[in-house]
Amino acid sequence: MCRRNIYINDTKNVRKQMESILNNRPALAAEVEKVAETAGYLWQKGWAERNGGNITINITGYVDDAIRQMPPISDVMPIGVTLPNLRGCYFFCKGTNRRMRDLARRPMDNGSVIRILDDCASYVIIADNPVRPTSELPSHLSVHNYLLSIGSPYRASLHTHPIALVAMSHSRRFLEKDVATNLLWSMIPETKAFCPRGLGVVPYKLPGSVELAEATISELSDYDVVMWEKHGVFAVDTDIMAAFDQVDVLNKSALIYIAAKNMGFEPDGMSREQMREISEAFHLPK
Ligand code: 2HA
Ligand code: ZN
Repeated sequence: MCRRNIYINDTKNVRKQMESILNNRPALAAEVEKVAETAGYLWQKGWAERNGGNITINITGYVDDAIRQMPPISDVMPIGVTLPNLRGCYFFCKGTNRRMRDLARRPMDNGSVIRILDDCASYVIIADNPVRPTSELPSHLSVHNYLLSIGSPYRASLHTHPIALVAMSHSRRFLEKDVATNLLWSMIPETKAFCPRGLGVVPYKLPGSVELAEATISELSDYDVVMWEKHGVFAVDTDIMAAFDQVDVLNKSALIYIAAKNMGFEPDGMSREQMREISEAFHLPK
């Protein structure tokens, strides 16, 4: 490439950076940076093959008047469902068919900011680029709508394919209520402390379907992380890093379980008494 082209590309990049919605908005930029950092971890862990997984965060709390005035850079697009609590809300969403490993390096080229319109059933993209949001948008937004309806402080949702947890979901035993939760909690004290509501289970359903979204929301009333049988997990928390951490501690426990099995024995697990002690010491809900 000749010097002149390098100069032109550099100028374009500089102009693009200059125009980003993240400029002079350090709090909003920090949330998007957390998304990028998390996307990198998902790739490094092998939980995000190809375009696997999705991230959406509710950024309405970081929106100022200038953002509210920003013109759309897309057509009006239907969500597919009506979500009454999302009127005037803003989300940063991973783009459809985009890779986590690309989102990690260039979040604003592989995700976009959307505004939910007053009909609560459609949206427009407002920044930085017209990257169409994830195919799982209806289910992610339905979850955010549910979180707002119960007054939850949670603003992030994560779907990913953690290998050890997905492997466990292939055994019928681990799909029974709280069997996987109790086993994973008993592998190492931290797992109960940092994933205190445990792991819900949704029997296999078509990815992207309304049924999957509804079953997930139903489990979220009792759990922050839900296993989708033979597919992945869905997690919610205050920010995307916290949602990732909950999945990470569960997967760590699953890896300890596998390590013990590979050494040729069924791990004893912490006793019920030891787990009760953890709940008391950390004031846990279960
Ligand atoms: O969007 O993982 O389940 C990528 C997925 C869908
Ligand atoms: Zn998936």
